[in-house]
Amino acid sequence: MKRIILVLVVTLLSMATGIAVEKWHKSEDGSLFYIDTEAKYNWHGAWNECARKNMSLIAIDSRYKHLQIDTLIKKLFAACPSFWIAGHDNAIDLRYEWATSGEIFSFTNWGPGQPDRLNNNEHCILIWQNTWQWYDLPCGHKLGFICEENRYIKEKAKELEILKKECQKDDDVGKSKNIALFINSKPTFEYLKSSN
Ligand SMILES: [Ca+2]
Repeated sequence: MKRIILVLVVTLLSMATGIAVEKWHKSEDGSLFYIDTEAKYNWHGAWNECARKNMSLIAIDSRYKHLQIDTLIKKLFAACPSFWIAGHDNAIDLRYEWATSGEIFSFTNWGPGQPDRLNNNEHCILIWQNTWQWYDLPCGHKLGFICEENRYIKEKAKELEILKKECQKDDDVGKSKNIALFINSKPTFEYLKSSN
């Protein structure tokens, strides 16, 4: 009996693993995103979830970025779920900014009639289900979210990569110098040998 239960548990576990929804995705240019479709996070909770992964809620602050994520989610989902993104109005009338950088919106993809700050209570921005466009909603609504790689960590990683390559070059030059030193010092060894 115990054996049957064990087999059943293992089977159920493997089934659960099999149907797990993949949340890590790469856009066409190789950028990494974490996309959670479960409607159970408020805007601040979504931030926390991204931070846990050393990531940020996505800031769609250029047409390039819009096309990057729009292409990806349209490829992944037949109908768009609702996702929190990093935009908010900081409770200041019509001053929308990206919480990641504090930059005011220069590119927008508002849905019809948005943002409307309904009842003066809609301060956080999302990509709205089915329309693939931006809407404002109360920050406490429970939605999914999209995380992107932390832009500052990404920039630092690039700088580190360049530095590593430069160090590698220096190291190669250093090796050549050491070889040259070794070759130049050979007569000394020969001299020492002959003097013994
Ligand atoms: Ca609204």
